[in-house]
Amino acid sequence: MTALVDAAGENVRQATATAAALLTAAEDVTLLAHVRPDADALGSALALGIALYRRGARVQVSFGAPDHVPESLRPLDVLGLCVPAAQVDAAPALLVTCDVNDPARLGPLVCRLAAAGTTVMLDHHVTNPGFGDVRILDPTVEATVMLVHRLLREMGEVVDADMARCLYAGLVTDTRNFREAGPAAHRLAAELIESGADPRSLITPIMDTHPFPWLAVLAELLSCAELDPAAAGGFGLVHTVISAVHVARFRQEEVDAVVDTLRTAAEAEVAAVFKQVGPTRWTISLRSRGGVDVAAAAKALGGGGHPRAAGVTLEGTAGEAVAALRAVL
Ligand SMILES: [Mn+2]
Repeated sequence: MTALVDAAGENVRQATATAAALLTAAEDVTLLAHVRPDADALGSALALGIALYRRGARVQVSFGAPDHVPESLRPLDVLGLCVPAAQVDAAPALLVTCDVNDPARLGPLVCRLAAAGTTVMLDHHVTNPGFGDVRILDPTVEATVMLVHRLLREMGEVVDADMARCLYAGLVTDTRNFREAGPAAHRLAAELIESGADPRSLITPIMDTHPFPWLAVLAELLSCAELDPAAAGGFGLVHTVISAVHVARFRQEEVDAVVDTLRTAAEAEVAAVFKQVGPTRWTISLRSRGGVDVAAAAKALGGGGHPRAAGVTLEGTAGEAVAALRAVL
């Protein structure tokens, strides 16, 4: 087992060196985050994008959907590198995917993978099947920004305040405010603060700010939540459903945060939020306290993620989507 771990670590080291050489020589780089990008995906793409732009490269940063940068993440794009998906080059010379656990998570930009000259994949999801010419895949790190930081170091880049803010934003969100952060993540956080990232001003808009009308809707969603202690093999499941009306009315920042409150229910090992993203289309956020591997459950339904945080999109009625989840748990 130790040999396998060492081999995996060696593969990551070699891939990082290969990617660093490619990026150092690149004149034109396209960096893609996953659809509905979070701070880890977009922060990774932007930190690397800022470094490459300042080296003189032409840089595009994008994601398949939506067509705008989530409001809370806009301050990270200090150079205006983000472009709508429709403006991404048809055949990028060098394409880098950030925090994308499966090609399908590129959404409408998935075609750029085959069209690109060379592709580099940077990710930390255990369910990633492996794709791209150069694969920096390390499920032992808490956030993709940690892989970006290693890559920047390999490229000989000095992390400035703008890059530090992007990296810190991904680190703090993917570790849930460092609840799930190991020593390396804490050390990196200290380094990023020294480089100019200010935790309070970074975190407040991303994790601690919602419009007042949202609070009433959140109360309603929580009061409608259902607890089934027998589900998930007796580990318990708590779930709630967010209708298309609320998904359309509020930002991703509100909708995606519901699961963080729902997951605190002591009686359930698994929390699930069903978000209606189409008439019969549901994006499901899954969280586990650790006793149930929700990455495996998500993967069984065609999704992916981490053992304690995963997601999947299903077709059908809300009842059918809930039944499908129950069946795999
Ligand atoms: Mn991530």
